[in-house]
Amino acid sequence: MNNLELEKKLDLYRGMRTIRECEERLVRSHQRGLIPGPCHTYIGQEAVAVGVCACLRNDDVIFSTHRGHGHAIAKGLHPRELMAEVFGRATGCSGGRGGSMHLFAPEVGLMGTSGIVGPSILQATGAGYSFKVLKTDQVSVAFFGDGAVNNGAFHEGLNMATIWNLPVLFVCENNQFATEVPFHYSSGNPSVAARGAAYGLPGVEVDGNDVLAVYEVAGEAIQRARSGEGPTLIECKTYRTRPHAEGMDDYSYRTREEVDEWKSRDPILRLREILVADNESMKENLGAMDTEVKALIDEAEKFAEESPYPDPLTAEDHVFSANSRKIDHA
Ligand SMILES: Cc1ncc(C[n+]2csc(CCOP(=O)(O)OP(=O)(O)O)c2C)c(N)n1
Ligand SMILES: [Mg+2]
Repeated sequence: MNNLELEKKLDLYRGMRTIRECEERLVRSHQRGLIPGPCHTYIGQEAVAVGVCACLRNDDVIFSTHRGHGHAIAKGLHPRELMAEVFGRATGCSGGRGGSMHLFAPEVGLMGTSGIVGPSILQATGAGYSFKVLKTDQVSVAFFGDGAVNNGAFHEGLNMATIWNLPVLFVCENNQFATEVPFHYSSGNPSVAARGAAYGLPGVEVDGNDVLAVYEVAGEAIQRARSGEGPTLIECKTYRTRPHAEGMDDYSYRTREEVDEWKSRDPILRLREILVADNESMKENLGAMDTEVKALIDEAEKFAEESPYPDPLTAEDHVFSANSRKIDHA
């Protein structure tokens, strides 16, 4: 993958830097009380979203999780619309009504982040089924954590996608914990990729902190799905270096040393090292790109903070019921 063209590698670097900068800003925004509700950051896992989404077309779709900011940005959501939504503002991608775990932007194929663990697997299977019925060559992707793979949705979704040969990619981000529960404790078979065999689909394990490796494996699987060769399960081994959610304790179930060790395998630093090893003068280009990304997020944060909250009189907009009656607020 080292022979991937430079322009592509720089795109992957920019993608990961954008997510990281945005997440670091959201950490501070949470501390400043600007984020109503939980905030699960994606810091440390950027290579997965960026590596997979770089292989997708705009009309391909993704279904995401509670830890979905990175997926949203990688699929094409502007950080402005993301930050405004997470701040609960009317200019957010869901009109400020959803927040971090309800980011929707179907125009770029972002079919939703979710507060529920597991359904992305079934939703992506359903989307894959609709693509097959409609005879399009679109592909759907389910992102989910290790916490979802002992859930019935995993069994049902993978089985159905296989028997119907659907154009779906199942991307497990095995960051080794579901909240504070280590994956090896909750799993009879600690290899997610190996479970593919049980359902009759290819299961591939990849270093989820190596964006070039993720890009390669995802690219092959997406190509197979697009050409009618069916689904693939990819297990990306990775790690979150922030607590499960902002404001939660972090060192009751894992050690500082373990977290520091994983920080040294940071996916952004790893790609930077590869780029600089190829060409020392790349340091300057990357520095300029970091500055550009910072300016983008500065602007997005300002936009979000200055945006209004939704008008309370619109609270019932987009709410449907066969018996719905407008409440008289007068
Ligand atoms: C069906 C369901 N069960 C339990 C929860 C509570 N819950 C929220 S996040 C989480 C852990 C998820 O772990 P994982 O899927 O590994 O994702 P990660 O947080 O590691 O990214 C749990 C159990 C939930 N939201 N939905
Ligand atoms: Mg996990």
